[in-house]
Amino acid sequence: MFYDEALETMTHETRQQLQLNRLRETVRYAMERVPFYRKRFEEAGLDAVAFDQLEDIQKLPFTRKSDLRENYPFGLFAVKQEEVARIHASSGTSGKATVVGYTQEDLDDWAGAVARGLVMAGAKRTDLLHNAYGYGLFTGGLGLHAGAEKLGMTVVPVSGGNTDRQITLIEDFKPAGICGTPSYVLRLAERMEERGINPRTTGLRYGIFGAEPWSEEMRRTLEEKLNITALDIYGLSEIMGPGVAIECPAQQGLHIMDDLFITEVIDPSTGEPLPEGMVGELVFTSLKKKALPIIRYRTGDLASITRETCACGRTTTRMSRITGRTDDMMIIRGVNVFPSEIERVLLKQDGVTPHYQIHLVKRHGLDAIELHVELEEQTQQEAVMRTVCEAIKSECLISIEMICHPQYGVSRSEGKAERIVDRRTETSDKEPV
Ligand code: DLL
Repeated sequence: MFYDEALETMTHETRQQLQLNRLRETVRYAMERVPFYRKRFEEAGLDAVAFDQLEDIQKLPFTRKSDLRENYPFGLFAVKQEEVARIHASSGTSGKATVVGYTQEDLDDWAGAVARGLVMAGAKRTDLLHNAYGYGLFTGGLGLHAGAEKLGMTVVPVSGGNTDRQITLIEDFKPAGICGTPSYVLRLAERMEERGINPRTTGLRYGIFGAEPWSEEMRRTLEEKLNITALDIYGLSEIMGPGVAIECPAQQGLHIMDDLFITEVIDPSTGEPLPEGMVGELVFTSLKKKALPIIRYRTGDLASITRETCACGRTTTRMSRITGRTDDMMIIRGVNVFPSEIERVLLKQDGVTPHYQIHLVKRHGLDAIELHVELEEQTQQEAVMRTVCEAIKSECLISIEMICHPQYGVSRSEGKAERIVDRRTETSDKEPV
């Protein structure tokens, strides 16, 4: 099933021509309307840059999150505030929020992209969708909402939280699809079990999960617990919100909406482009956005891309699942490790729940990891600890300290899970709590 078959199955040549035309227009538009870009391009000697081919994009300077912060709140907008139909923001962990804006046309394009993505994921116009992404400044709730409405679905705008009520609504309304962060939907399933409801019998067919990193092992856990097909949706506020890319049931990478964005993968340390198939930092350029055109935005997210046609017949660029972020790589006694690798290994072990937290701590002046894990059975503590530590040692090549908690010992979240807690600035080499 396609939402727009011609767009989704066009040849590479046709798509490249479309992208090139839109790129030329975007660069012209940004230079004309955003002093920040005009200055940047002029400094780089690019005022008369001629785009003969898509690779010419590499001549343009990168845009970073710090550029948005420094131009807070509306400094990078290309239209007057009265032409902006909606504002969103991502909170971030430090400093001011990153503010983004959309014209009505941008909102329509975004809803269209999400509608297209929902169909890719297997949603039908006649389905009911339980939307547990947070509504508000976060793009998840309203982003999925508008896309589902555009498709003609029945949307339940439940947002995050109030878990018991969510369960009642799922039981009573019998949605075909659910969307939310994977960690929160896992919490929903857990709560159902506590209340004696079998989460496999809700009638849900599919789940559309994203906004935070999650592993293949987490996918299997969610699919098994809820008896659904779990699909990955990716996006970020600076580029649009959810729906930049989404998986189809082939589960062979996320289809990028590449009529709306150009995707590059670069070596994060040199900024040089990487070939298809190699993992690097994703860089996006918007091709239609009017309120906040964004050129070569460095996402900090690590993934690879492929342009091979998917089993579903779509010819779009596909990206792998996000394997980490440039800023979440931990170096433990010289070994590089990403939180996602720890999750992958942890969730393969018996006796642990999928709720965990990685604490970065100092041990005798060196970085170390405390892995906070919940056990299913307290009696198994010794044996589980040994197998988890050994598995992480052999697969991630690092030694960790495992701190075992009873069920609910690790906090749950209603939105994005807090997986990493950096306690390295704590002064003393405290014993684990
Ligand atoms: O999280 C948009 C979104 C909402 C995506 C709902 C999917 C579903 P931000 O709050 O700006 O926007 O956060 C963007 O979240 O740079 C990634 O690091 C991370 N992220 C988003 N989707 C995924 C995913 C939304 N599927 C940041 N897998 C991004 C891994 C993801 N990380």
